[in-house]
Amino acid sequence: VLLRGQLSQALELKQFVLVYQPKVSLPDGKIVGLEALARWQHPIDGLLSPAVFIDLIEQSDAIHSFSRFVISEAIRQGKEWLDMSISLPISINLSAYNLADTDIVPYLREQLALYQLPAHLLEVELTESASMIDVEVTQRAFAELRSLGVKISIDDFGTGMSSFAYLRELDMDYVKIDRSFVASMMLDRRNELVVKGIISMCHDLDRKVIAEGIETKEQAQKLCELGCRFGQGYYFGRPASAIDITEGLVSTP
Ligand code: G
Ligand code: G
Ligand code: NA
Ligand code: MN
Repeated sequence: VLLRGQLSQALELKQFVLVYQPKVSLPDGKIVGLEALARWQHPIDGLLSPAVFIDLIEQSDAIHSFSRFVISEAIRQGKEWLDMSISLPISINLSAYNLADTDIVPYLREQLALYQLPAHLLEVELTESASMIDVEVTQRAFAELRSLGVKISIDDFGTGMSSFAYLRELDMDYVKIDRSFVASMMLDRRNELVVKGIISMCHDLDRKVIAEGIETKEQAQKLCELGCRFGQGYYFGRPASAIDITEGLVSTP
């Protein structure tokens, strides 16, 4: 059982790290961005996914230093890549809970300035499965982020109760179709039609679409046929350390 004390201690001991997963352009598989995903480098249990600690961390004060770590480290790494002429947008995951913290956008702006990373190279992904999205608070945070030039994605689209409301009420650049749709798409024609409809509706609304959880070539081809231009998933690349990502980018220009 995880204890809150362990999480704040892990922060003090700097046991959190970011790994990065590529986002690609579907027609040609070229990398168009990198998503930063947090991991806890646990001294005994190894690399732990946020799935096992994010809820607990959000219930404690540690969330403030945790999200600041994610913001700062992703921006620092983005700048390191930019200095190596790897000019790819980095996305970070922030929950609705994070966005309700009125100090978070100023902190992000400060870190962009500190590291001299152009704001268009930073994206914020907000998961829509969180039931507690306060539309007004989120709208305000989105407006502030967009005025800085930071791009915005709605993550895990289709999993929450209010997907379509968010699509209308929130201003975003990208919609990430949840991987459950990608998985079911090949099994049943109706599922495919739902995905097709989501893609076309998002495009009508001027939102770009990224499909998540692409694990096979067939899924990638099908999504491409359905008009989806961006994708992400194990088929294109698993989350990897910054060092491994750099190596991959430098060896295959
Ligand atoms: O990377 P992985 O599949 O283990 O992620 C599990 C869940 O944790 C996903 O829903 C992902 O969006 C979320 N997640 C990953 N990194 C972060 C982060 O830095 N902050 C928050 N709030 N969630 C994250
Ligand atoms: O909720 P979010 O989309 O941020 O979750 C990202 C997590 O999804 C990553 O931590 C990663 O481990 C996982 N993921 C990424 N690609 C795939 C995939 O192709 N299949 C599955 N099952 N999970 C994936
Ligand atoms: Na995400
Ligand atoms: Mn997602």
